[in-house]
Amino acid sequence: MRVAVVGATGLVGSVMLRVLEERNFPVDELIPAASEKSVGKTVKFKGKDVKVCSVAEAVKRKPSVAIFSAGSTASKEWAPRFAEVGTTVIDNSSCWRMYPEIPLVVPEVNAHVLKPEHKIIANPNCSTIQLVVAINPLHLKYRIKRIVISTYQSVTGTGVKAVNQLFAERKGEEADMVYPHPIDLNCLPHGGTFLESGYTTEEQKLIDETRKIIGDQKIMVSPTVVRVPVIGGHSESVNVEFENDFDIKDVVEVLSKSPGIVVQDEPATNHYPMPRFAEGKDEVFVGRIRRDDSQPRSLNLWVVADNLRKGAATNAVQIAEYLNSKGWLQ
Ligand code: 2RA
Repeated sequence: MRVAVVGATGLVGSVMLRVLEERNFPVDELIPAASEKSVGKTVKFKGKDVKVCSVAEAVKRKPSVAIFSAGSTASKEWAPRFAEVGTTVIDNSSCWRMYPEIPLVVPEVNAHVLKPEHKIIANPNCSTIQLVVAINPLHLKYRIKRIVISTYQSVTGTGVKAVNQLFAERKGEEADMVYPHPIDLNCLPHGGTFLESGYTTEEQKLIDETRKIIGDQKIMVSPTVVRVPVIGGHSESVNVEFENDFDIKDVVEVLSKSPGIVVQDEPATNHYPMPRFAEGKDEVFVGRIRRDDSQPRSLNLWVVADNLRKGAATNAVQIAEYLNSKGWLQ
């Protein structure tokens, strides 16, 4: 199969290449594509150096699937061009996520919405992906009424320049400021850009995308996104109020048996999810599972995942695997 990775030289793009290799996705020909400034560079794939081409060139080669992590502007311009030649696009930017006709997919939750005619498919925001993997199994059993979520998001979610700012600050060196403030030894209650509402774009994504993926526009979501000096993954403190009551033992059993979830919840031995140990893994780690005694039918959870993997690259490749299993890729 001819597979294009658009944005192949970026942080998420390079993880997409690793995940395609690790999961043995049937790539006969890799087409790494990037902006003009990267054309001619090479990327490593299956032990070989593969030359990076322009996005226009990638379209000409009519790949079966094109996995994008190149920002919304590039997706807006090029995703339709790939679709016109029969390529299925899986886009990691926010560009297409809220279009009603575009599926927004986390395979463990809503792969059933995919159809063979879908030629542009949106990969959700990283913080949304780990949230819905963790809470959807509970929604199916107890019906979610309201979610209060605080996220502790890795600097890798902003990109390589943010990682460089963190480590430059840590070494006491002059840092190119990606954030408006120092990030080392600090927390920024600011993800994306501020909206008129006082919320940020990262917070709005948690509201809009969660409702779309779970398929219930009545779910109330109250988000706070925080950027923290961490590189391994995103962490989330989640409080969920259900329509129906639950038994904690049942909750743990439901989570333990749900796809994509690893329960790490043994307070007696300080065993709980942490981004430092989630890094490089594809599961969503759930712990600190406990009833919220201050509110009926409510539960607290702690959810951690590698935002570059399950939060982006692996979820996109899992969508491609699903489409391939159905025979829906040209
Ligand atoms: C962030 N979720 O962490 C964004 C990246 N897609 O900034």
